[in-house]
Amino acid sequence: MLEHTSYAILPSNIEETDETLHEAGAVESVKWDGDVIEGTLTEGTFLVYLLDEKTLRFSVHPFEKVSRNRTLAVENDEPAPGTEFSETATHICLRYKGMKVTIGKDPFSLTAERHGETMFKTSEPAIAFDKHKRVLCTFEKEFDAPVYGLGEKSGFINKNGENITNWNTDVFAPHNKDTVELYQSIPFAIIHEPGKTTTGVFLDNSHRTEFDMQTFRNRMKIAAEGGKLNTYIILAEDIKDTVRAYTAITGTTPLPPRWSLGYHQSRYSYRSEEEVRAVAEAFDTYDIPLDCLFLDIHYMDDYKVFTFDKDRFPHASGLIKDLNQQGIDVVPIVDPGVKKDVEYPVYRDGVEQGLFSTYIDGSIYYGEVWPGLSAFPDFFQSKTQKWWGHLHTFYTEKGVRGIWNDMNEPSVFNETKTMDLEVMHNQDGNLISHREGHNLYGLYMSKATYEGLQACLPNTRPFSLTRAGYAGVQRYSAVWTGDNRSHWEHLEMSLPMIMNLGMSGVAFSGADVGGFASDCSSELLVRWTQVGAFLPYFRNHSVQDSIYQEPWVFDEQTLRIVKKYIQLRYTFLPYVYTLFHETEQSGVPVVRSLVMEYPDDRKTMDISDQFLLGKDIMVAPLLRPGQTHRAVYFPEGTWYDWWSGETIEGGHYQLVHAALDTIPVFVRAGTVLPLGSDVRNTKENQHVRLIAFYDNERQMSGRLYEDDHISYNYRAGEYALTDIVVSPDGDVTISKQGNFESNLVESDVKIIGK
Ligand code: MIG
Repeated sequence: MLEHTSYAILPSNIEETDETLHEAGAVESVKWDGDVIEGTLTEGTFLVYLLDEKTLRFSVHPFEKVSRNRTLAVENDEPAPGTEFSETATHICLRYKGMKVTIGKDPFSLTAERHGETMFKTSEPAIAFDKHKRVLCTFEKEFDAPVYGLGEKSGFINKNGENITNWNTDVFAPHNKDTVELYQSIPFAIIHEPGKTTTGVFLDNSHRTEFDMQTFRNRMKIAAEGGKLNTYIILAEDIKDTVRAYTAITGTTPLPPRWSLGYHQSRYSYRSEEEVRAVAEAFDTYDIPLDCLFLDIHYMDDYKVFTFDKDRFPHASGLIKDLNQQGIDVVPIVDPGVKKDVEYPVYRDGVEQGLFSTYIDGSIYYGEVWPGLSAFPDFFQSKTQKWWGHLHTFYTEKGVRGIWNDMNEPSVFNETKTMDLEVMHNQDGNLISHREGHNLYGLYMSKATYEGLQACLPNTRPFSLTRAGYAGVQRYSAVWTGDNRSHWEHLEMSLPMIMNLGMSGVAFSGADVGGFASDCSSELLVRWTQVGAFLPYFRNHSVQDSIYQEPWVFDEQTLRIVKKYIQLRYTFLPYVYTLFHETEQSGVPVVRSLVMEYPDDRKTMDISDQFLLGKDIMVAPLLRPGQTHRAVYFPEGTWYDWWSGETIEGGHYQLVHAALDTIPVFVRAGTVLPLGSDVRNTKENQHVRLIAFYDNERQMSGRLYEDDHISYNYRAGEYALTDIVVSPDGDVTISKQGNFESNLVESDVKIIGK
């Protein structure tokens, strides 16, 4: 391939761009209806309103009358009642509580301030567009202000200095810093000036979008390749507060069923019933906890979704029921491509009822995927969503409670890797091209899957796992980061990726433990499992033809250590589950960057290789072969070494030793951790005990959330939320909300460090 040689940088390869930018010009007319300003510009139309005292919406359409339409990402964006409007010859002003937005009329400009502090200010050009329908906005940004969020991106945590584009892409290889476009598109950035201001910018536009923190010195540019510039600007207290406000718009991660937070084992593919049973048996033999096994594409007959292969899986129901009885859930993969086969009922129904994606003339789009030529459900139609959802009874009646959606970028085996951009999607009457809808395809599929499972499984929280998505995907699915490789660099890269997903509203995410492609080594499996045990989603998965990487395939020592960390995951599960409760309430993610908890500490700004689980546990993994030492940054305060109980005073770096069986883990002094007893999986009853980490300055405190692990009864009060306070003398005060009976053994509080 010539483009991978020096040919790629021939002098004559530089393309001439014909990019003439046209500016939106001046405000020509303004209408205030009590909630929303609508107006016209020299070129185009705009609307502006405030959602509350922190968030404003600002939309400009250079070519059409702008409307309040937004994508599926947005759940709540009603205007704040009681916003004050004023107008002079040169300016328009909106005020609500501490928030003030000023629009300059000639040329158009927008400035937003909170409590008198300017936090967003358009630069020049404020709004511009080109003849290819690209629309952009530039605004002021301090040159060295770090940028976070932006979803699932390669590279380190701070995206300042980069040019990020969003176009959902199936990338088998490579995943490196040059691979900007991966499976998810979340056009949301957090611009943070330590000790000063934090601003969130959400560009809700599903075309290919761009966030340019590279080209200009004191400006940032956001752009979309079509449609309107529809932005939500958040003026926040800090990073956590920005994520709270962003998830108030796009929704939080619903509390998952507890089994989805246990250990999951997968492989592309366990190819037969016998193999699946053998894997389950090995977990039993070695006494390793296991909550879920995955069925990858080989379970299907000819890769037809909603079928089982009769030779390989002749007794699928029996298999799943047997595993369920051992407390093991089974999650099958479901891809969007439906095989073009006139004797296949799913295909026939889809054609007969008009449920597939078509060209504007009504002819079905076909693309090549696993089953050969396939049609692609038009998940944008509610009737397709219902139909697809209902098809899941095929699995749920066999005992399945979770579904894995892959290839939903959608991936197609052709030059462009996806559908023809001229294919149309029908949002219940509103037709959009695939060029516009591409980044939304996975999100709509996740919705169809999640709501379908809810309908099939009465009063049961479903689990759905997706590869592709857009802003708001957290409402429906957990996200895994796709086809990583068994490379140390990919272990390292997964940390900032997951932290940035968290800062982009996606709290439930994980990378394939051990790495998907290429061959895992015993040491890499150990180090990766140690990390996975502390991340929101914990699944070991690997590609066909690679060496197997189940816990027992290497040697005795590897098995012992991997097992220890899978068990440790279950020890921490009461704490992890409590964090998932918190994220459902507030949107604040389960795994947090250090900068999220210590936003004023500049030393945390670029830390990509350490993370916090909640606010109380800090993990500093070993990320290189042969390493048994590393530098760890300790933020202010006192930290306890989880293993030795020794204390470390924060505010500086320290060298930490970690032999192969140890991952450095630290607990903040003053924490009361709820920990679970050893179990084989989440279906066993787990006792909870408390460990307090002594703080000589403060009371120790902690929280425990419990419920029945699976149903929605918690939403009707069947939960137990217990706040625990331990005084320096060891007096324990417990206060409980909710009607659920707690598993906490109250008398059993151990104090470390006193
Ligand atoms: O590689 O279904 O990312 O997890 O095992 C082609 C087979 C398709 C890609 C997924 C991977 C899965 C695999 N799929």
